[in-house]
Amino acid sequence: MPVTRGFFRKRPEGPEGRLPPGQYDTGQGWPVLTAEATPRVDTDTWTLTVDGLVDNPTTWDWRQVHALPGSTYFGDIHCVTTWSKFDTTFTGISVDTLLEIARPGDDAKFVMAHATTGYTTNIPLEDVTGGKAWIVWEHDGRPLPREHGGPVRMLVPHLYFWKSAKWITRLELMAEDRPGFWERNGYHDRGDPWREQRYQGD
Ligand SMILES: Nc1nc2c(c(=O)[nH]1)N[C@H]1C(S)=C(S)[C@@H](COP(=O)(O)O)O[C@H]1N2
Ligand SMILES: [Mo]
Repeated sequence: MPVTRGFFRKRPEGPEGRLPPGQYDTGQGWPVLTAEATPRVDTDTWTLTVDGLVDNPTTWDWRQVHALPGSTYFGDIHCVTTWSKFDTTFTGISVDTLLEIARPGDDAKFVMAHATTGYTTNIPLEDVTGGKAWIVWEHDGRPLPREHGGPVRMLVPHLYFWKSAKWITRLELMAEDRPGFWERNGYHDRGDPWREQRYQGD
């Protein structure tokens, strides 16, 4: 199964070069950041839908999503609250696999990720294509813990971690950008940690 390493190949080797501006290394820790109550998502009833501006709106259930070709991310993650975590391993499927089936229309330019809880986050389409985003259910070879979005979350590791919606259930393709939950509350519409795009206007 393909493994994608963090794809910022131009930055220098070593811990300093891996840390975006204003971030610190959280080491073995992995803080939990959740705005809503942690849901119990049942894999018997959970589904993932890709719809909006697509030629072939599609819904997969738990079994169908696992039948798609697998994909693993190995690399770093960065939260806007200034922690970064190095060398994480997440396994699931690439968002590319879903989009190959759902086929975004030419007018699709943005994605809204929706969680079962109502949490939303907006992402440019080009930030979830080309091997940059995943739907994941394993961390370090174990089922994703519930507080970290288990059984299934989105992973967009090259952007701040609020773009990685926990308990993901829907990707909505859109022509125009529309702010999600944190973006309405002042966070940046793109959220590139290397450009320190923390807040609207950064
Ligand atoms: N559904 C949902 N997804 C979410 C959040 C949330 O509050 N609800 N918080 C975001 C933020 S701000 C961060 S930093 C990461 C935190 O993921 P973690 O708790 O696994 O570290 O999830 C993101 N995804
Ligand atoms: Mo965050």
